[in-house]
Amino acid sequence: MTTMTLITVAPTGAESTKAAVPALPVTLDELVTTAKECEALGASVIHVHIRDDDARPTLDPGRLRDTVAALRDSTDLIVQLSTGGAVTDPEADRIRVLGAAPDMASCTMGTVNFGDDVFLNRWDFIVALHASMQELGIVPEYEIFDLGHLTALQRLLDKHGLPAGGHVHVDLVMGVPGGMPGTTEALVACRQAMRDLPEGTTFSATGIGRATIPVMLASLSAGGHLRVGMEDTITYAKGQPVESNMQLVARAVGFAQLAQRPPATTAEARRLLGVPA
Ligand code: KMH
Ligand code: ZN
Repeated sequence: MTTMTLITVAPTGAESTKAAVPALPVTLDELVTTAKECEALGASVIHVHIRDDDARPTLDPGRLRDTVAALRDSTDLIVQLSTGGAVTDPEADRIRVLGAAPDMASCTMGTVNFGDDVFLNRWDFIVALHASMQELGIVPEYEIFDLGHLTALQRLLDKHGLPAGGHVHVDLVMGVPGGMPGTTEALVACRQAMRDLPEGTTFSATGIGRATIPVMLASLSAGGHLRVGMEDTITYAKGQPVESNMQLVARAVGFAQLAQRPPATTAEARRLLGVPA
């Protein structure tokens, strides 16, 4: 039985605008300050999307390298860059993210309707991401937006082998309009499907918007880990905007402690995920 909880913070995302959500960290300074404070509260992984000078999502290679360096200088967090980017980002820009040499990177396991948009993840592109990460020693987090994405992951691992580090970790992104719902039933279905993945596979889960709390509770009770942050949640409670990412991490830490699975340290998280210290 899992005795600790890995807490990932996803502070920014690519969807919300700074104008609509002023508390969103968009500059490098805001991101680093957020990272330090979230680490002090109990986060061990940071899932990173960055913005340009106008606070628009960007995959600029230089900025990504500077971001990885700044986060490493100021924190011991595991730095996980998003290769998902924004729905409009071309594949070439998304795979180039790996050149910034993060500890981890996301790898989405299939296409999904994403609100009014489509988040396109072709099989060949998934294989290319997986293979590049194997070559570069970057540990993937497989993003699962729907049940079939777990079947795709099983196929990927069967055909192309284990990821760098040898450990398989997935993140269930639940409640995206167009993807699987943020319900206990859906989480349990994913949990069952994970039995076909390599032994020791771990998972975290995040619920978008109103699914945030139900998914957090379901994940903890099913032995899963937690991802929280303003990428996924901008309303703390009905009529109450999220004040900061720290507010969401603090709430997750409280739930994890109630479940008697305190937050993993960054060293424990590295050992669990197969990320070199
Ligand atoms: N922004 C979404 C289109 C990831 O970071 O890998 C994709 C996403 C997944 O957030
Ligand atoms: Zn993301």
